Amino acid sequence: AGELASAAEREAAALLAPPAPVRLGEVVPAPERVEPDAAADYLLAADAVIRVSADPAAVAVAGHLAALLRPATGYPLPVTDTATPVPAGGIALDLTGDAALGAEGYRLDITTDGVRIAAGTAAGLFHGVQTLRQLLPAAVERSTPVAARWVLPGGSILDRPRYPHRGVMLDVARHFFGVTDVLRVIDHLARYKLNRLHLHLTDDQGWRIAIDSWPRLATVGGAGAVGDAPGGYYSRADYQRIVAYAADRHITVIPEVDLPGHTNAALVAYPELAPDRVAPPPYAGTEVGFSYVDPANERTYDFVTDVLGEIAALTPGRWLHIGGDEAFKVPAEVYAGFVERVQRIVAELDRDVIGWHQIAPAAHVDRRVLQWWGTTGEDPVTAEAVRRGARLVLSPGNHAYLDMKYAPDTPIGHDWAGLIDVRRAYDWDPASHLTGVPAEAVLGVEAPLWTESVTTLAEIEFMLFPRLPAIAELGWSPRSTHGWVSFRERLAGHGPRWDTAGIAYHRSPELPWP
Ligand code: TNX
Repeated sequence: AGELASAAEREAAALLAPPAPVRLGEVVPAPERVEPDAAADYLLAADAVIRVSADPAAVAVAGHLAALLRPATGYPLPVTDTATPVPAGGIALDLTGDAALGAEGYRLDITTDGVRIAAGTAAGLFHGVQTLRQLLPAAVERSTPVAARWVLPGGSILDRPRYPHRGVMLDVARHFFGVTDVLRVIDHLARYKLNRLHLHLTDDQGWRIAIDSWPRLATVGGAGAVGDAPGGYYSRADYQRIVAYAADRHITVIPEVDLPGHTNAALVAYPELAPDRVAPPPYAGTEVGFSYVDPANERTYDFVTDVLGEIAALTPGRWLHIGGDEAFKVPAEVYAGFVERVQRIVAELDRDVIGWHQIAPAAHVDRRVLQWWGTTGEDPVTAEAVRRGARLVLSPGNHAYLDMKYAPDTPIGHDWAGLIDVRRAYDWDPASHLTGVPAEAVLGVEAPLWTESVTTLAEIEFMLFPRLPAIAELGWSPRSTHGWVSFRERLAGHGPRWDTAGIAYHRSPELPWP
């Protein structure tokens, strides 16, 4: 409550003071190249028009831009196609078809006469819009009109990501979060140019997605949560809404069905999958590693095929995450055989498999991805899987785990991987983190939020901010931009934006909050 009251006070103070002008380089994640031109600031006028290329995906990005700017400015900001003659001075989104900026890059030019975002793809335009948003005064985050000078700093930005995979994992199994909470988390990803939302949909405490061919998974397996908090699950329509909302923001949803361990909820619903065919009691604790579906039972593979098939049919993205962590009770040989069979099921669904790095010993399949969550820089088994062709997403537990406490007095979270303050989240290099793994094998980074102790949207935000932007910068920005001194300044500048947008966050003492 203390943190909330002071957020309101800070916002009131911000409204009285004239907004500090934003500098062109104050973007998070840091752009590849920034060339300010102090003589070229742009003032957004009340009659400005947004012009956009005729492509439907580009038009959708223009719609996002208008929706971001209209509430606080109160300006109409009509969206029109590039062919229509309009007065000079607006914002143009140009889909150039130019491959030079890659799948997600953009170029932003701000002059006194107008603003132009150019990109080869709609995703690039979308990321350019997020940059533009950060360059306006923080009051742009208000949901109602406010009188302000809507100035953008003059100059040019050329920008594209270092890695193609920049993600967040949300555990909706330990505590369940409804669709509106997930959509808001997606908004947070979009702000920081993240492009993957990994949903941890199943675990011992709850099964969170409706499966038509095995209906009790959700209705029975979804009933509980940690500490007997309310359960819940996504209907097919709910899940599709999440997927579509993410896609509209150029974010791919990666669904995870954790196998063969972390399956108590499934066993409660379908005891035939249990090694002893006996239903265990529902589990509301936070221990791990005790449950597993029977790898020796053919019914288990029917279950996996049906579940992954139904989820794949609702998921346009190419990845299915099969978990694979902490199956402590399954002998190594049996475990590897199980994983290899599930990998084949994923391949037959024409999808690429991702698993926690415990699946490393299993045989290679094309385009297999391991999500590494270790806490040291040494992992010979994972390095060997990389030599056999696997690629990696890095989620080092002692840097990227958003469920770790910031400090000893953080009211929620764990500390088994250590305390993770903002600097610790920021100061590591994905390219060289793991011994024996070449930089080319690294697809990117992902920050997992496990939710044993996280029960509300405000608590999710408190754990995400300000660490999520640190991980986002590691995934997006070229290493040449990396530097704590500059990062902490740029990041602290976002505090007023979060205050205005009503985002809960941790006021880390490491950052020079304005
Ligand atoms: C380990 S990280 C787990 C999760 C827990 C987490 C808590 C991983 C793949 N497995 O089951 O929620 O620790 O930090």
